[in-house]
Parts: sequence; structure tokens; C-alpha cells
Amino acid sequence: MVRIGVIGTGMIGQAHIRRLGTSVAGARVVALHDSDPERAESVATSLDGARVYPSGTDLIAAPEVDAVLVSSWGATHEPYVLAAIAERKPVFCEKPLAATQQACSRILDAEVAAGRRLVQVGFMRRYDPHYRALREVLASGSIGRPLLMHAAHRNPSMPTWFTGDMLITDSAVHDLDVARWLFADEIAAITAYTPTRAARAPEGWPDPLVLLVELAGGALVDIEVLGNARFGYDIRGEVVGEDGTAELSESAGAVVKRAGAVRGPLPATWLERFDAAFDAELRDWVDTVRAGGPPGGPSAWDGYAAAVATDAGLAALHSGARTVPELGDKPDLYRAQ
Ligand code: ISE
Repeated sequence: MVRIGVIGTGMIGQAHIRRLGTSVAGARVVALHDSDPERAESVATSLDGARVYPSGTDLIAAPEVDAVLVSSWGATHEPYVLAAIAERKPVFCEKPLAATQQACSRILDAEVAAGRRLVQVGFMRRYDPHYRALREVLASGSIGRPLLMHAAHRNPSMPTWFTGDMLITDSAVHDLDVARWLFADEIAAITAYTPTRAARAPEGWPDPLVLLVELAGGALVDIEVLGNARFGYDIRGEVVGEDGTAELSESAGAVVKRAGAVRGPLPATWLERFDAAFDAELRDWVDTVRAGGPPGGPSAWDGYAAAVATDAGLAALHSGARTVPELGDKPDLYRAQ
């Protein structure tokens, strides 16, 4: 049984806690911390014997905690992940791994110094059955060498605390990670385009936003992001190869053709669309922690590369120029992953 301490008991933290109790075998949430102690206390009442800690670092150091799940506000991640590495405890960190390239770089340095991989980052799309099926088609070689990808990330609306820049750091970050993962390549340049602002988008938001992403191997990925599409949560992906194309299938559920019309399900939120992916990522993480091995999911390097890409995306957005990210060398620790 892996005894887990959760830092951050907001919406995504509570969803993870629920999953750890219902859909994941071999895990128990024993410790909680939140910057709002009342919220942590109220979440603790639904858990058998979970203790609330006054600080995240106390929780990480507690002997009763075997592994840490960080789901607090992104800007707070770095010190928690560093503390978990210092304690040599496995840590699952929601995206972003940390707020900037420099902060992620410090995490890489700490993990390299520890000499083993302890960090998994919550890029759950890599566990989504539809994305996995797409990746298998690419790996099978049946559509030949992939040349292009068209991706769309349409959100029905955004929370009140969202900002225009977060369309890159919080939304497009998933598509940037998926591009690296599907093409097994790194990002070489990003250009951002902002067509006429949607009437429903808040003043000053780059909504819609299109990122044109050049991969080091020469493939090109276009990513459309909408923050206020209203009609539903719509995630698209199509890869164009030398010999054919492969498309992300729509979410599970039957498509019905009847009375001259086609109807199918469209998820309302990302929690619904990626429900199975969230279950699968936590199961995999807990399994690897129980086995005592390195995590099998997105690594600190992936979290770092995503931060480098979002920093470049923001620079491209604000300057209007094609921006080349400075990734640096991949440490040996991450080469065999
Ligand atoms: C949100 O934070 C997520 O991570 C979702 O997966 C993403 O689709 C959404 O745009 C983000 O705001």
C-alpha cells in the first residue's frame, strides 16, 4: 500500500484524491496540505484517518508519507518537488512542473544529483486511449513518415482567474507535450498567430490563438486554441504522413445517424473528456511507486521541455516573431526513458 500525501486540495486535487480512493488499487491518501487549511480539513473528513499538515514541506518529510502528489497552484510546485526529491520520495506533479524554464531546470539538476528519476508530470493526454491509438498507428509505420499535424484544443469557457497567457501555459501546453511525444522529437521554433478576437473572448486575450510549431526533424504542427467556444470541449488531432493520415477518434460513445442527421457525444469539460486518462495515469504512477522503479509516465525532462516550449510560445505571442527555444542538452538520466 502506497501512503500518499497530497499538496493542494482544490478542484484537481480533490478529483485525484477521489480517484486514488476509487479507481486506483494499492494507494491510500494519508496526508493533506492546502494553503487554505479549512479546505484541507473539509476534504480530510471524507478520508479515513488522513492528517492535515500545516505546511507542504512538513507533509513531504512525514515518515507516514511514502509518495507525494502535488496539485497546488502551478507557481508553488518548484519548492515541493525539490523537497520531495531531497527526501528521495516519488512525486507526481500536476502540470506545469514549475512556472519557468529556470525553475524546471533546478528540478532537473536536483533529480540528476539524486541519481534516479523520482518525478512524474501530469500530462494525462499520454494516457488517453484515443491519443495512444494514434501513437500506435504512427509507430506501426502504416501511414509512413509523419510530416504534419493539425491539432485543435477548444474550451467551452475559462475560469474567472484565467488569463490570456494561460491559453499557452495552461491549455496549449498539453498540445505541445503531445507533439513532442507523438513525433518523438523536440520543438525547434514557435510562431504565434492571433486572428480577429472572438466576440466572447475577454478584452486583450489571444483568443483564438494558433501556434505554428516546427519540430527539429522538420515536421510542422499547427495548434488552434479557443478559450470560449461555448459549444463543448472539443479536442482534435490529425497527423498527415507520407502514405496516409491518422486522426484522433472522437470521445467514447456511439455516433447515431438518424432521420437525415448525425449525432454523437461531445464532452462538456476536460475532466469528462480525459476521465479515463486521469485514472490510467494515476494507476501507472502508483504501480511504479509500488514496484520501486522509475515512473513510466512523463518525466521531469518532459516537464522542463514543455516549460521551454511555453516560454517560447509566450515570447512568440508577445513579440510577433518566430521564436527559437533554448532547450540545452538532455542529461543522461533521461536518455533511456
Ligand atoms: C486545464 O487546466 C487543463 O489542464 C485542461 O486539460 C485543458 O484542456 C484546459 O484548457 C486547461 O485550462
